[in-house]
Amino acid sequence: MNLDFHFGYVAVIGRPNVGKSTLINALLGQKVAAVSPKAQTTRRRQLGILTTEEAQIVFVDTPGIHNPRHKLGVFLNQEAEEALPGVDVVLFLVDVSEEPTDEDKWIASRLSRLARRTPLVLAPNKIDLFPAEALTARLEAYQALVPKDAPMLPLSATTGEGLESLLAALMEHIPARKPEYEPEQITDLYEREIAAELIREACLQHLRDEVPHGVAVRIDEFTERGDEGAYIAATIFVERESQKGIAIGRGGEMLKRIGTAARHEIEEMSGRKVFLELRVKVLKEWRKDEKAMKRFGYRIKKK
Ligand SMILES: Nc1nc2c(ncn2[C@@H]2O[C@H](COP(=O)(O)OP(=O)(O)OP(=O)(O)O)[C@@H](O)[C@H]2O)c(=O)[nH]1
Ligand SMILES: [Mg+2]
Repeated sequence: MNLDFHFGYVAVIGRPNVGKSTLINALLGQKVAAVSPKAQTTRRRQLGILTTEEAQIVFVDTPGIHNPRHKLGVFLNQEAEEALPGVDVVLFLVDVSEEPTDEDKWIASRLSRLARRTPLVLAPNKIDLFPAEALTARLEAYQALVPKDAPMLPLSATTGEGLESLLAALMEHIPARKPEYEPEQITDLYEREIAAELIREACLQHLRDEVPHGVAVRIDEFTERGDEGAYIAATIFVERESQKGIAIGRGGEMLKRIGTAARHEIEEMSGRKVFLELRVKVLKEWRKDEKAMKRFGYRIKKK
């Protein structure tokens, strides 16, 4: 056995839309997590497992921490908070293309208190979007939110700039330990769960306004069909009749577009052909209803 091997957990924390899931996909070199330009894409904790010659680093993707407006939001914040205990290092991701927001400040103060026990690394993301001459001042504004000894590693999850330096900084806090996962395993979700996330991602990308945020996806059937690939049937749940009309579109056009996008992503992820059948159902105001939320695995814990 390699005695120099390292193993540890990194919680990836930040407000919605800063690029946490994009970063994890980029580090793994493979897409395991749904990504979209809309806030609150990630709804549940998900592991991204990176195995190299020297180490196995388990990244914990979390929902963006925000000021919740409904019960689903309360659940999302809990999911993110629960990723913190027991990790070896916390990666605080921020978006340099925007000034620090109140949410950034709130998260920073919470993580700074925790930093006495769990090391904190600050990663300003999306440097590709910000003019280089103004970058220093913007980075200083973010650095001021965290303890002075927390290292700052600016990066771009989409161009890959800064990823190697980030990994090196994280490795400083990953202890010498045996790996806990098989080297081939890259996430803790089953293929059918990733498929559901990719269908929801397609909804987030194609639907507008409040509609996509009220979408939940259930896989009804996932069957292997040998050389023909996989057959997947899924239901897209929306919150209102009017949203059902929007999700289906004139002559079923929107649903077709969502289906095509989702099928491409699922085929790419699973490396085989996929036949995807989608339907849309209404589950009234499910984001305000804890019982309905539970059906999708979004369970609020009482404190
Ligand atoms: N230009 C640019 N865009 C980025 C970068 N990283 C992420 N994005 C984009 O930012 C958007 C949000 O990315 P996500 O990875 O879904 O963000 P997230 O932090 O996981 O968001 P939640 O799951 O909602 O908390 C997507 O449109 C990404 O393509 C980057 O480095 N540069
Ligand atoms: Mg995400």
